[in-house]
Amino acid sequence: MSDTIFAKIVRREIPADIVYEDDDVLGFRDLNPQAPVHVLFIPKRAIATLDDATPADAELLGKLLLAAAAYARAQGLAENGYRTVINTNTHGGQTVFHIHVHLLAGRQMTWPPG
Ligand code: DGP
Repeated sequence: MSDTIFAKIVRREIPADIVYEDDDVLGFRDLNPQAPVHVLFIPKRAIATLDDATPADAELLGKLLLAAAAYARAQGLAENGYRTVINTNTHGGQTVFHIHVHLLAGRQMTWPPG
């Protein structure tokens, strides 16, 4: 798989506003926030897209979601609520091909998405 800007963030080769880290997952603020809180959660071991995930990735994907939820809870965002989004490939709007969960919070989300 080709390298991405997010792999460079994992390796600390480019800066990011990192707000969460554990052994498997990194969370950092989106460069182009779409809500008062917009954090990206990525696995340190890259998977390009959700479509590339296999059963061998199940535990890592679970950890990714749980990390986002733990962060939201710790930040007091869970009661009002938040949105988690994984964009996949072109129609999904994916632009960085290292799987990531967007955590959006701090305002009322609308549905359907654009
Ligand atoms: P997506 O469209 O789902 O692939 O989301 C990619 C997000 O990544 C987009 O919201 C902007 C953000 N992004 C792109 N490059 C960088 C970067 O270098 N640093 C940070 N913090 N965010 C980035």
